Amino acid sequence: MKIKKIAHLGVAVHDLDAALKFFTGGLPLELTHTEDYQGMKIGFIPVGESSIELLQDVSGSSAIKKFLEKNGEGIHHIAFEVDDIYQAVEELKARGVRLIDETPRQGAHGMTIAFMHPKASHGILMELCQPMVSH
Ligand code: CMX
Repeated sequence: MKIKKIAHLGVAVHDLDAALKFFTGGLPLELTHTEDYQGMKIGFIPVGESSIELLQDVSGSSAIKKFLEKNGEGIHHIAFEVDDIYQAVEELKARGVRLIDETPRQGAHGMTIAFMHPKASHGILMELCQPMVSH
């Protein structure tokens, strides 16, 4: 398994439009697009070779909703791009790393993804991702 880069930081926000006023109005960054995904509205903001994903709950029951209620706004997860996500997941399993997704699945933004459990990674929710692959 090779971790190539930090693909994105996921940031939980109460209101995407309000957050964009800071991220693209205050900071000199640009929104490429938004996407509806699993009860969330996600805004994608490139930063060099990585990006920031602003995550707003819209369903009232997404993972972001629970996180916001408990912690308020802030960094929700870190995503690492790997060269082979299926191999990476198998390697992590073999090393006894606790995974949320034991099998990679389709994520937002054309990515195949798998999450590790934050309790296994020092309180940080971590995601592996790879531009869409079929297996
Ligand atoms: N970062 C760090 N710790 C987190 C966390 C986060 N983002 N989310 C939850 N936790 C911690 C909680 O604080 C809690 O810790 P304690 O037991 O010490 O209180 C523990 O994990 C369990 O959390 P919970 O609030 O009871 O919530 P759930 O068990 O229902 O779910 C999690 C937690 C991480 C398993 C679930 O949110 C999940 O499956 N996440 C992966 C998918 C996801 O987050 N998607 C949204 C991002 C968008 C995308 O897919 O790209």
